Amino acid sequence: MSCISPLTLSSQFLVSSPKKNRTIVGPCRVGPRMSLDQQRPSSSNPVTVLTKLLWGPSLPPGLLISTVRTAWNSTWQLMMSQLAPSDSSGNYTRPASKFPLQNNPTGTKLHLYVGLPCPWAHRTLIVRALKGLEDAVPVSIASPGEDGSWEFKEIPNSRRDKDIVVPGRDGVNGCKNLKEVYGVRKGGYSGRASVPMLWDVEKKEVVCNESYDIIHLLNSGMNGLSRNPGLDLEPPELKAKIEEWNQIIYPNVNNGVYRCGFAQSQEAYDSAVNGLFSAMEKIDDHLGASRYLCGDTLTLADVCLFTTLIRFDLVYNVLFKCTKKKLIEYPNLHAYMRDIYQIPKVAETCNFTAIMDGYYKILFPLNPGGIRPVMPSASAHESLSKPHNRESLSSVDTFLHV
Ligand SMILES: N[C@@H](CCC(=O)N[C@@H](CS)C(=O)NCC(=O)O)C(=O)O
Repeated sequence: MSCISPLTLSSQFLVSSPKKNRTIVGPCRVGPRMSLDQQRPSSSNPVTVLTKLLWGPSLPPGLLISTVRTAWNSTWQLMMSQLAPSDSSGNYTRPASKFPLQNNPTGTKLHLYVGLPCPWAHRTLIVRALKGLEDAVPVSIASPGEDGSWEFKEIPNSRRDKDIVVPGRDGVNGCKNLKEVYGVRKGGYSGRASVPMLWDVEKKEVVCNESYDIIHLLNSGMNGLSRNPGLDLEPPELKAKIEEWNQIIYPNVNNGVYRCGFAQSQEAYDSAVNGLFSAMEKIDDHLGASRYLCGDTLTLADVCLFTTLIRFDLVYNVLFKCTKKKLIEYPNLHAYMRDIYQIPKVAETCNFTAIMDGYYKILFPLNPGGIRPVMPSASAHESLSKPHNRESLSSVDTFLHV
């Protein structure tokens, strides 16, 4: 991929030095040619060697750009069609989960597999923590490998941070990666090895890999094992409201940011970004008078919204081109996010370094250079810990602290 790196420099910063006949970088004059010696990485890569043989020490920029653009466009289309399936208009279409929850598992040991960058997996970590199910449902935390698969490995130095979750080994099957874990099930499995995934330890079977089903189960199907059975994030009287918000938030916000980032045509992007920001405006308005989405108490709908919001300025605003506004520009949404972040045990589930690495380093087709931007200071723990002043919007203390 080194052949595309020169395109990241604007041609007006590439200047030819007459003495040495080499290109130097600086905001001075526009040079006619880009020197291959100055390209990064190493000039010994095969593409550089071949172009040197064909054109000598420098290459006409017009030719370089048009060749690389054609090659990159076809490679990008190919990669995107495999990584982010789309319809004929370029709209990203998320594949359905292969293992929806069939029946509530009873009397069996469960194990949860997650990855920290993933917003869908993050939902399950939050509900597990709020319900006090950490002992009943142990977790193995995978990290993204170079090829985008989920791997189990200790990340050097990460053990030092005791306040947040960190990736590690597979604590139940001892597998090297998640694909291997899915393969342990009877009959094997060759589809997408996605997180979150709930595993039946005794039957060695996938119980479910659909996040909403998993949080539903953790909330209400395991109260016998929960240290906080009194907390109900889906009370019967709020079910209809929760469902109403989910119908807005899932397509436009949770999946909406992916529809922006993975759009493969301008039209697809425009439609996704308009849907996303209309929903954000609507939610921000609503939260001006309501502490949580469905009133005074936190529900599953809030958990689902939170895991997208916490990634918004860190990742989606930049990498997925969700640029109309930053989250910090929405006063109600931002304070609401801080309110949820400050609920005991929630901050521990948010590993910002893992989130940023997971997106910027691994979503290669969207960020070929792999450079991770600096973390916005407003998204750091210190800023998120500032007062949210939303207590007066509700009269109930939702949390039976565990
Ligand atoms: N609908 C699923 C989506 C899960 C999902 O897409 N997970 C991604 C990480 S954010 C994944 O593991 N992808 C791996 C793959 O597709 O191979 C859910 O809500 O659980």
